[in-house]
Amino acid sequence: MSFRYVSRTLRLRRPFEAARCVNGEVTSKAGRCGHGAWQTVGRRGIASTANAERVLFPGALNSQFTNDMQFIRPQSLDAIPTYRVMDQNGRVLDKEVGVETEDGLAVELYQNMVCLSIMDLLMFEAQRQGRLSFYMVSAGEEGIAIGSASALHPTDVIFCQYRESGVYLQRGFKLSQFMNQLFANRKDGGLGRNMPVHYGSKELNIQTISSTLATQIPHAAGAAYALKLQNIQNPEQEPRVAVCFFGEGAASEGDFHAALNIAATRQVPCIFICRNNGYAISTPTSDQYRGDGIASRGAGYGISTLRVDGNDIFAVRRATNEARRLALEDGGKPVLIEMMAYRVGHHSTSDDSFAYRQKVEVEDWKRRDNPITRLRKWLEGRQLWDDVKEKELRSAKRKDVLKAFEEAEKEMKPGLRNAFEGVWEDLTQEQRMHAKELKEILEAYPAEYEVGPYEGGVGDLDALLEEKKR
Ligand SMILES: Cc1ncc(C[n+]2csc(CCOP(=O)(O)OP(=O)(O)O)c2C)c(N)n1
Ligand SMILES: [Mg+2]
Repeated sequence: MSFRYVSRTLRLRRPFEAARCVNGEVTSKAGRCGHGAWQTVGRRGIASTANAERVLFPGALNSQFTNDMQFIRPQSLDAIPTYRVMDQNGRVLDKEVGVETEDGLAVELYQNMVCLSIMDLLMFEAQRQGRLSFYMVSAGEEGIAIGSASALHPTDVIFCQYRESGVYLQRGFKLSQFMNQLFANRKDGGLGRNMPVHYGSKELNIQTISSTLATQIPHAAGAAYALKLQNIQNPEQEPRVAVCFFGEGAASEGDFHAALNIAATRQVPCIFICRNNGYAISTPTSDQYRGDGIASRGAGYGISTLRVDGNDIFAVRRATNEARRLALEDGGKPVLIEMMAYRVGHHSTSDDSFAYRQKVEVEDWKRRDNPITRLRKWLEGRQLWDDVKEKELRSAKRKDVLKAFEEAEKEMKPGLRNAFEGVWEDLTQEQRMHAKELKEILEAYPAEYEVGPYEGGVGDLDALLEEKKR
């Protein structure tokens, strides 16, 4: 895989810049009209005069007539460039602009990336030991999650897919909260109702993860519509955006297309962040699409788009920061960022990726580039980091993770009533029947069903049935 990198300037591709704006007034200066030359915002197609060079078709305003029949052949176009701030050796490409990140913050970002990778490693092993049922690692994508989260406002509403634990960590989700969710214990915010890794946090404005691929994308577009209205209604408050993370595989779902289109037609402040890590479980991108990645689709929907090197945390931060500014411009508009990466780990603990890719391919990528080693090189270049600090950090984080892990593992499970509560105020007839049936089964087969670790044991079901008697 080879990338073309651009380093000098960050320019989100604004779809309208490609065309000249000619709606009554002809101008050669791209983008002067303030919105896309082909956009139909507030315009209607009108019949043209007999000798007009363009017809204002309602569906394609300002398209010029031509007698030169040229099919657009995407294969002959240059690939969209990949934005970078520093190279693989941690050297900043544009010294004048720099990295726009304070030294202290850069160290903090590095520490969080290392913490995430240590948590991933330990949890992956814990699953192999049978102590956890499931886990997903972020290896190779730590910079995308942590870098983008660090550039957002805490009140922005975030929708994740599942490989963005770094977003939670950067926003302040504690190791104990990760562990309580993974063990589905009584301190888990979701009360054990979800699979491991499906975190959520109302306090941190991160919606709960749902594994049903791509459903979060239209949810984010809808939330952004609500935020657009709220931003207008509450001008004294910091305006907010919705941010949506998804994989390139999820972008094959219909939901992706519906979401981007409604976000564009409604002009809502939504930042779509695609993590393109080369695989959707066993499906490589070559079987997923034939176009130029996911970024090329943004222009099709009339959305400002940028492709970014996801191994470069400074590029990720600057792109997210600029995307946020753009998303709030003129009352709101969507922005798409395609963050390029390589999925170093297996898809999940249920996957063995060496069944469909060569070990050497993974080893090559590990050696070639990585968001953690790249930032470390930059930090070392500035004398902000060394081997001693690295050793101390790794040992401290390992201890922190294991402490949280052991505490969460010991914690009681949520009461059985939680399987029935939380949706309806009262129990429905069916729920009542199911709760009674569950109780009977648990009492009939105590050797098969260990209810001891569940708060209140079977008695919790009795209490529920008694409390919700109608
Ligand atoms: C609607 C739906 N279809 C299929 C799946 C099974 N599935 C889970 S993850 C995944 C791959 C997604 O790949 P991508 O979006 O690229 O994210 P990545 O895992 O690479 O981070 C698939 C097919 C699902 N969870 N939901
Ligand atoms: Mg993927």
